[in-house]
Amino acid sequence: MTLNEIAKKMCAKGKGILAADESTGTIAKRFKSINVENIEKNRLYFRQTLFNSSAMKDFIGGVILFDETIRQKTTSGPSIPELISKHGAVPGIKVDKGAKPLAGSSDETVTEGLDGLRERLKEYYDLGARFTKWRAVYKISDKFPSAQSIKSNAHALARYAALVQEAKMVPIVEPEVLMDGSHNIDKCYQVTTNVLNECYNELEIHKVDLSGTVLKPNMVIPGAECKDKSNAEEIAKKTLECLKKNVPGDVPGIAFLSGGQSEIESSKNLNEINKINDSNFLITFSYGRGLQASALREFGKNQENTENIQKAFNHRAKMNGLSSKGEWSEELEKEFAA
Ligand code: 5MM
Repeated sequence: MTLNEIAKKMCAKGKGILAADESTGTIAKRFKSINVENIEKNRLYFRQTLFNSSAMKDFIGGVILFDETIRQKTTSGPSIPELISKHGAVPGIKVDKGAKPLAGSSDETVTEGLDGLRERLKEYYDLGARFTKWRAVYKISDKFPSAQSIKSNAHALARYAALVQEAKMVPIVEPEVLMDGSHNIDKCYQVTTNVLNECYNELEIHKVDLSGTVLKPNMVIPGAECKDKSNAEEIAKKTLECLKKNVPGDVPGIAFLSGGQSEIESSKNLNEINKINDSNFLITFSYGRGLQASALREFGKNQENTENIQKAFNHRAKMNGLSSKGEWSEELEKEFAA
């Protein structure tokens, strides 16, 4: 398959991406919230339960894994990437080494992980990965994000993407403008515009073939502490406008992060965006919390209750599959939850 075909498969209509690439520290926080011990056995069990769900076949085009997970074997035998491929989804891998304090502006971060990346990519390809992910993080405040943060993160994302394509995999480019703060939706629009512009400027300099990439952006949304709440129509209109203006048309797929929105909000907003999507972009989800929160709660109640964990995951995957086609509604949400 060409990189363009892989990218389209990951974001195919009715499907999206499951972000299950929480690093050990992040999954520790998720497990702490449900009183589950953060040990390898539990991490494997929770994830293989999701990857064995019936929703995988119909609603999941790709799964982003963490380094530990891509090397694991399921308790029934096949490796995790084999299990994912068996359902027709593409296995992927997070390759960044995390957001670290940015020298010169230490309240912001730059994502690290370029050293030795070429060698790691070869190994991940051999383990079955066909796409990768790198996440840059931008904070909004009176003085942030700085030009230094926007430029350094874009440069790293572009060097990453070029190496990934050299290794014959699709890079997911994830510039995440955080929802933290009291800024309004217009501020998020402006910052997202600046961030996307600099990313595509650097991707062009580094000769990345955009037709073999997927963008994983934030939605254009007010800060979590903003008093002026926006409705889904406004979020959808501004998000789509921002993407159409700032993302080159060669990019085949855009898969949003949920970024701390609730499960319902992230389905509803994605649905509104697809209802008015008049672009050529395949627009879908690449959710971590937006897909896993309910399943995680079920896992916390009873780790052995595979049926309830999968039921919760199947429901969210189905709802987001509908949103990727603009066919979700609150009525269907209730009907299928019942
Ligand atoms: C699933 O969480 C991912 C990994 O986070 P860390 O590297 O911080 O452990 C994260 O990159 C995720 O893929 C995106 O942020 C989207 O997840 P959400 O929960 O925002 O949809």
